[in-house]
Amino acid sequence: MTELQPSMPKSWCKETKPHKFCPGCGHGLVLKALGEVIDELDIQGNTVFGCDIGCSLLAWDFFNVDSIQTHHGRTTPVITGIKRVRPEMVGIAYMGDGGGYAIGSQHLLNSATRNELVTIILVNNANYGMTGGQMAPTTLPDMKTETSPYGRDVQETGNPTKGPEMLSAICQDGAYVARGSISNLRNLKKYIKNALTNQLEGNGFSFVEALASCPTNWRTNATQTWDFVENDMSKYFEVGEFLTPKKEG
Ligand SMILES: Cc1ncc(C[n+]2csc(CCOP(=O)(O)OP(=O)(O)O)c2C)c(N)n1
Ligand code: SF4
Repeated sequence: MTELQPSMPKSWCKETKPHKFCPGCGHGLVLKALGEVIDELDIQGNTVFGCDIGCSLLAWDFFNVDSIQTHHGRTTPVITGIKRVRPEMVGIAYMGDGGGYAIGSQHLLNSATRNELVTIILVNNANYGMTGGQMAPTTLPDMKTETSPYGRDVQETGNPTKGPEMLSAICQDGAYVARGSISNLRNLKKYIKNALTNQLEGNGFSFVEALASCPTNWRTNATQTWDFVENDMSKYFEVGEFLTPKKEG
C-alpha cells in the first residue's frame, strides 16, 4: 500500500516538517501561500527570506531558500540592505504585527517612503504571540489580552494600527499594498503573488498584511478561532488591495 504524502510546496524544506507552530496557528497557512507563490514564480534559487523575532522566527528553517533571522523589528532594514547590494535577489521580510507596527514601525515607514524594492509580509494576529499574548498595536477595541484583562481601552491606548491604510497614504507610485486573510487563502495568495511580481518588475515597494489566528493566546477552540478571524478581525480590518501600480496606456 502506498503511503499518503502531505502536499507541500516545492520550496518548503521537507526535513523541518512538521513545523513548529501551534495547532491552528495562522503562520503555517500564510507560509503555505508564500511557498506556492515562490514555486509558481520560479524564484526559489534567488530568494532571500528574512524573519523577525516573535513566532515568525519559527520560520527560519521553513524554506529551502537563503534565510536570515534578525533582531526584533529589524527584518525590514536587513532585507533592504541585502536587496541593495544584491539587486538580483528577491527580498522578503516576514514579521508579526508587533515587529512591524511597534518596534519596527520606523523601518516600515521609511522603507515605504523610500520605495525600497522589497516585499514585506506582516502577520496580524492581534497580539504578541510568542511572549504570551500581550496587547499589540493591532489588538481590537475591547479585546482582552494578558495586558488588557478588561479589554483594550482605546481612550487610553489609542486605536488599533491600520497598516495598509497608513502605508497607502505615504507610498510612492509603483508601490503595491494589500490586506488578505487566512480565511480566504486564495485571495491572500493572489495578493502575495502580486506583491512579489511588483518587486520582480522593479515597480517599487510591496506590502501584504495577513489577518491570522493565534488560538493558543486567544484561548479559542477551532470554531471560535475561525469566527474571530473571519468576522471580528475582517470587520475592523478591511480586506482588499489598497494600492496597485499604475499601468501605462
Ligand atoms: C528588542 C526586543 N524587545 C522585545 C523583545 C521581546 N519580544 C519577543 S517576541 C515579541 C513580540 C512578538 O509579537 P509579534 O511581532 O506580533 O509576533 P507574533 O509572535 O505574534 O507572531 C516581543 C515583544 C525582544 N525579543 N527584543
Ligand atoms: S503562540 Fe500564537 S502565533 Fe505563536 S505559534 Fe502559537 S498560535 Fe501561532
